[in-house]
Amino acid sequence: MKELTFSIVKPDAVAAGNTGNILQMILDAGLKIKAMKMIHMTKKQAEGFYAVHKERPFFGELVEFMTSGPCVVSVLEGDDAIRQYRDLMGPTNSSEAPKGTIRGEYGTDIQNNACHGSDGPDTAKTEVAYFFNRLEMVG
Ligand code: RTP
Ligand code: MG
Repeated sequence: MKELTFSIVKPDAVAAGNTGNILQMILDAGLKIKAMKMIHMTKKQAEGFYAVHKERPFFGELVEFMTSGPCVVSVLEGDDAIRQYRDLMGPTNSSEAPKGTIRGEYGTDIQNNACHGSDGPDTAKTEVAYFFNRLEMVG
């Protein structure tokens, strides 16, 4: 079943010059890029995006990280895209992520983990709409 998911190449990966390699991994996995842009998130945007984590002890640091530099947000399409992209990213903690996953190749630790992907159909919908409008999507 064709599905959309929302992706972020996080500020650590952009700063390290890994954007191109990560996008290539996404394309090689057979996912299609339906929309894409580089943004530098404001504190408000990052707090809103990660609002689900606002009670977590790492929330402040996470917002600081996500606003530390530009990131590349995109909308991906594919069969089972949400699960497929989560598999490609690997586990949250980069030090547990196998080689061949984005986090295994380009992540550093549990926070600086190179990428984000939606974790379910409802969050995918909300997250796509948080950063993109219809005119920014191809096809
Ligand atoms: P994401 O939402 O970014 O795709 O990552 P995820 O589902 O694998 O992980 P999640 O539990 O949703 O956490 C969101 C992001 O918060 C940072 N984090 N820091 N210091 C910590 O213990 C900690 N735990 C999570 C990571 O950047 C994680 O991706
Ligand atoms: Mg998450």
